[in-house]
Amino acid sequence: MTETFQFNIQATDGKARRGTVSMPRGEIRTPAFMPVGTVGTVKAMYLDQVRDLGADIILGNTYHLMLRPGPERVARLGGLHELIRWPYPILTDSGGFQVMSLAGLRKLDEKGVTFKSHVDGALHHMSPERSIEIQGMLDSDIQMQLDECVRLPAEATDIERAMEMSLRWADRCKTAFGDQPGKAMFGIVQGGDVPALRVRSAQALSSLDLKGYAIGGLAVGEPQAVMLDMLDITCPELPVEKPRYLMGVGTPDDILKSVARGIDMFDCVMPTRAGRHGLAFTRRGRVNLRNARHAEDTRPLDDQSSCPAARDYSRAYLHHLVRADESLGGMLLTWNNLAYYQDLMAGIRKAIEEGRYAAFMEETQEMWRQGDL
Ligand code: PRF
Repeated sequence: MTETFQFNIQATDGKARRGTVSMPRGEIRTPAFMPVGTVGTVKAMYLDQVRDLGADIILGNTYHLMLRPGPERVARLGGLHELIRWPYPILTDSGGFQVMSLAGLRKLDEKGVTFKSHVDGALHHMSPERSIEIQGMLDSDIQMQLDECVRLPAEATDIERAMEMSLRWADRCKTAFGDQPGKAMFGIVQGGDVPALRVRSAQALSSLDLKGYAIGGLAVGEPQAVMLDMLDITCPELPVEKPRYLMGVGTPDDILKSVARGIDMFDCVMPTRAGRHGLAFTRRGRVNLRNARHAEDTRPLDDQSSCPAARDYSRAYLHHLVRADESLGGMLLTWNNLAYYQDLMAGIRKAIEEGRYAAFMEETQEMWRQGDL
């Protein structure tokens, strides 16, 4: 294992990249999907299972963990890895996005954000420096700058103001993070759906020479075609030798198309949240287990899956569990979905290594088009 944060690209196929991030707590094979562990748990999963599915890294949220159990307490308990029993890399989001989507945002200015906790209504303030300080107390391996993400559609002037402030915050976060060779602080490209602003953001962040770059402000209400256009415009402006992380994305189709444009890392609540709502991802597309057509179907979800949840239980049972609102339903479907996502990433990585990524994409999409078994 390496003492320092490193990124190596082993193979490329078109714009798709097959790489490895190495850091003291482990290696991350890219393209990678990071299961979301918002409050220190990947919901409805044991972390041993998450690891066994092939996850090299999981995500945590500064916003949630600062409210509960609190960064000082996590630090006293030995850090997040020790607390949750996950000794491998953890990436933490900075809090800006969750403040926008969950908290009652009270004030946002150059200094930072003031927000009302969704837990107890208490007022909190977070500056770029405080976000990095909290991520440090959590002992996060990959820390994100504080940014402002604007929901789309939005006025170009609002997008520009948020993007420029995010750039200044990136600089402050870089200073606050300092020199930590085994860890990384990533900048976040903003700029909404305005090509010139995306280019400006990516170029300015690149000049900060950060260890990695995220693309934020996408999958926030715009059509997929707009998101992909923004990736086409942004990726060429980022340094080729640094990892690129598309935040909060996405569906399996979003992931396939984003990898083709040069993205290396993803995170999304989709597989876990959808699982808890009765939706399964399979080789043949999505299956809603709530649907009455499954009530007496003795077949498994997919007998060719690598996951016992998909192979060993009837659709009838899964349907029953989901309808009865039993926790096991959410557990089995989350397991299935994370297995599907991790297997998709393994397939993507292998296809890039073998120089057949375009064909892999086509075959995978054709299977989805054929529909459920
Ligand atoms: N910024 C941060 N986290 C995020 C986003 C962002 O723009 C998104 C947007 N898809 C998801 N998570 N900090």
